Amino acid sequence: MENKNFKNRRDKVLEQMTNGVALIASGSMHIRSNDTEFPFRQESNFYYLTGFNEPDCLLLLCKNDKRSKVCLFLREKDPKMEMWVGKRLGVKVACEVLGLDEAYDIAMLEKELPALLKGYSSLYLDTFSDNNYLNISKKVSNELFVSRSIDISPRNFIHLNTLLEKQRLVKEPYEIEQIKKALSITTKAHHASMAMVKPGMKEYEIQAIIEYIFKKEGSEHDAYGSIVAGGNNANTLHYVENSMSLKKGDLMLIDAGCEWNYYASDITRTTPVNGKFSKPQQALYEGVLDAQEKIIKSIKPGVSKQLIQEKSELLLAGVMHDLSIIKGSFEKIMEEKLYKKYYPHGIGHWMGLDVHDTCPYKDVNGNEILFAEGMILTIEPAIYLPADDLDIPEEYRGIGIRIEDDILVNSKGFENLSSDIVKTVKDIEGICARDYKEFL
Ligand SMILES: [Mn+2]
Repeated sequence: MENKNFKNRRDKVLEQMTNGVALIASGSMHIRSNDTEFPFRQESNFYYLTGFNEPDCLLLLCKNDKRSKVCLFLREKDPKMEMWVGKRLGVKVACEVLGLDEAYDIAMLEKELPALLKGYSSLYLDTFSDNNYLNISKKVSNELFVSRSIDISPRNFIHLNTLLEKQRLVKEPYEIEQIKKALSITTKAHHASMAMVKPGMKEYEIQAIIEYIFKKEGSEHDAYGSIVAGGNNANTLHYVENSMSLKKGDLMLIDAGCEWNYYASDITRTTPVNGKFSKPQQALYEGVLDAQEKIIKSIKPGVSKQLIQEKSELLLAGVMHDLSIIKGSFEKIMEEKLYKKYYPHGIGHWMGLDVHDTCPYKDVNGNEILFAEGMILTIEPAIYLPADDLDIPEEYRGIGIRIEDDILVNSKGFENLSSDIVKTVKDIEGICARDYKEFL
């Protein structure tokens, strides 16, 4: 994306400010063990406003009644370090390359910052973060506050998300394109996993084919840790061990998606390990699928997440009632929320630069944010029936099913961005019977 697009985003943030400085820290390298580090992934807000992917930066958006300016602290060039760990942009060319007003060496942050914060009354920053550069910024602003020689110094600390969360909630056409591209790769990976799975394989073998396809197709990162859960493991919601054998007669739940240009995809499919659903598996699966399709069809501008949450609970409770998974009248199941035991989570979440995008579900007055054109959310109804729960009829014990798609709200209602990934019993069984190499 071009510099002017990032500038447009920064301008929208600056428009909301009166007299203040927004401080947005980049990501940092994190130690994995001893002297090895986790792979670097840029912090989403920082990326959203700069498109710059180096660690150890601090972006300042400054605004008062006279003017606004954008400053970046970043790592200075260092030939020795660059030989070991890669090129740095450096201070000298940063303004020109990134389209900014001022650039400084991050090593000089504590020295340069007082002059930049003087005269501003508000600081917008991630108040929960313990990022070192934000801590230095807070220290500097405190020193300015107690100094009597300055008329105006920062005294209002406001969470950065108040400036960004609504903007990130509504996706630009460019952002939707990135998510579609991520999904085209994720589609291949899910189809390959369906074709490849056989009894006796390990969960991590399936994980490997999925992540192989992500990488082979050019995705820089997985959007989150892949879940490959055979049988009862699907009932552990964030199962990421992926270390067990896949058994004949079990289902396999896969929750995996790649990133494309920092934009996420988030898809879950549930597939029979031996390629054919058993009768009870099919009955439960088609119940969840029918619920998912009904929920997706009800998405349009003006609808709230609360409304589709209630709809999902009603539909999934109906499935559990009809299959006698929960005994008793439907009214009792709803009234006492008995379905919660087997459907304990929300129907979905916002998705964008983060798989769980940091956008609000309610406004400052506590009212539901209504769906509007350009918002993207996941729809992921599920039923989890643990193997050791003796209240459940035996044939359903140890089955966990989740079906998740990524949905764009548009003027007509919705677009299912992941509709290419098969999910009917017939289509899944069809792909299971094929050679996984077709999907590589
Ligand atoms: Mn999800």
